Amino acid sequence: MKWLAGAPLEPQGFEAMKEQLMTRFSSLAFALALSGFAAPALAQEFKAGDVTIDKAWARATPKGAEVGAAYFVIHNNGATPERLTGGSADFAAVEIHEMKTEGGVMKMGELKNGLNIPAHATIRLAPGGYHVMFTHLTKPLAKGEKVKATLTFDPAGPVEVEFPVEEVGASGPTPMKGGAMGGMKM
Ligand SMILES: [Cu+2]
Repeated sequence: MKWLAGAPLEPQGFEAMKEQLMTRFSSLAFALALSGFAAPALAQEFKAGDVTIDKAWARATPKGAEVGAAYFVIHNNGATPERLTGGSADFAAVEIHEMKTEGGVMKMGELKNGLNIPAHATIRLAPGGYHVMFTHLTKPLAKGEKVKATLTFDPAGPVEVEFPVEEVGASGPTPMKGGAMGGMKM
């Protein structure tokens, strides 16, 4: 019976505790929300020697597509030029491509000698410009998955990069009507 005397205090104590817990939960939720917002800024970085790669992504491909494209930003933090010479992946062949407008016509072609990155320079691969082209795809690239490919730099060497796959319409390459890549279904 003695403990019953203290009973009326219990709910208050509980309420206070609950309130404190709720406060903790909401600050936790707030912290989680903050970290969610911060995520893009903390996008993954990949390194080989003096070369850093960030903001990597690949474009989802429609069913039956034979090619896909990937984009990223290359930073050459060194005092000597670097060259992206090619790469490899287990789901496709990897080519370095350039897209440009010639006489009002969009043209795309392989950079057979690779892509030069001058000392201390940053080169952005983006839709409508330089890109990595996955050819001979053995599977479609599905939105939400991550695919891995190895990029090779000279002299920095190989680096494995993870590409989150974004939706087909995600500011992807411009459709190439009358372009040089008539055989490519983009
Ligand atoms: Cu291409």
